[in-house]
Amino acid sequence: MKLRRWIAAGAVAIATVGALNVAPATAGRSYNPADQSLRNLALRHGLAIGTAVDLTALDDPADPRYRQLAASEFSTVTAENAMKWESLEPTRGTYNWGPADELVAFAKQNNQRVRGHVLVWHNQLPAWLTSGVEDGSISTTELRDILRNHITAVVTHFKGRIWQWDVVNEAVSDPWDTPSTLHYKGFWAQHLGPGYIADAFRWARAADPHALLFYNDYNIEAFGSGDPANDKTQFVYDMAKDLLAQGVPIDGVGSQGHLGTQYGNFDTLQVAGALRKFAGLGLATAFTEVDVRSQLTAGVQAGDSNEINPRLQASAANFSVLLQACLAERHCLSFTVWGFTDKHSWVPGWFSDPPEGLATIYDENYQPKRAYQEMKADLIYSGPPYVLPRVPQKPRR
Ligand code: 9MR
Repeated sequence: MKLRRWIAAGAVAIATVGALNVAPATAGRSYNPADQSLRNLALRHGLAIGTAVDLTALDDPADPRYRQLAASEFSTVTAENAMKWESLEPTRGTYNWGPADELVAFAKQNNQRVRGHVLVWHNQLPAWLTSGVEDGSISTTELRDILRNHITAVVTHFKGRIWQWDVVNEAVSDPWDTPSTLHYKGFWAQHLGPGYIADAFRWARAADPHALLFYNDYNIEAFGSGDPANDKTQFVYDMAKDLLAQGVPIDGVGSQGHLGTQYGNFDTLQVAGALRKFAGLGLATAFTEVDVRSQLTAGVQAGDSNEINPRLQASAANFSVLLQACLAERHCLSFTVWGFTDKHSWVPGWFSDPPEGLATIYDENYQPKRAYQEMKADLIYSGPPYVLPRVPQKPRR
């Protein structure tokens, strides 16, 4: 009975996608009721489940579980660092494609799609570029050419092998920046003005007509006051609307989803509401870098379950809020975690005062945490009428 119901739901999903005559997000594999991996459970909804991949961990023969889980649990992968400018072009004019190519090959081997991360960002730029601009040896005109050449070279290299590109990442300031009124921030806005955003999308489209082109940012999970001067989600919404009005080929908005259990965060309806509004512009959405960290208090570090359990539970609840909201919105195409194990997570290295961690869905010994189980439950206990198969996004010309 149970089996038949699953098969029926799968058939409806396949028929719906077939009617649209576009390949589903998880093309190439059919739903297998015996497979309880996240990627397979999500297939019923046409949703891709992804992870950021640390290439060093992937290649570590002493750590085989990392590779196994990266392959078996996820249907899309993102290079955590290997496609960033400093990794791809550490020396001017000399590209190092090796690690990024390796990830693309891994994805192909495991029937996974790739999210390309990232074409334009103010962090992890090569020193030759930032110092050249600083000392005046790279002029503004040359900088614009350098950016165009970089986007063209990278998108062309991976042409046809990237599902979604994060074209521009984190271009908008935060309320704690100076000035506190939200504005375009960082290296590129400073040197080229905000027009670089439209340019970047156009250059990326010219190099690959089929990739979905995303704007990606954090703290845009839900709308706040509605005033773009202090509501970052509203600012990004207005920006996307404006880009579309100019005919810029933007296809989606990626919400990173870096949350912490010490914050208020959001409920599912607020997050689903935000995804709905972006869909109203004709855009796809995705959660692109989800993790939910906690403060590692002295009690947590001493193994006190009174302190650990509520954090694990709150972390799981936040993963679930984002996943349920994504499931509820048919234009939310993928849900990517920013690393899947506490053994390899950017959080402890980044937040040290106070120390933070416990941000991912598996513990340091690759045991699934409550967050993993909640994600699994969300994927199992959802379906029509509220959760329907994804609507594939057509790349904008
Ligand atoms: O996880 C990445 C970490 O290994 C790098 O040291 C860091 C450098 O800035 O970038 C991390 O990834 C970031 C991502 O590229 C963009 N959104 C925020 C992520 C976490 O900082």
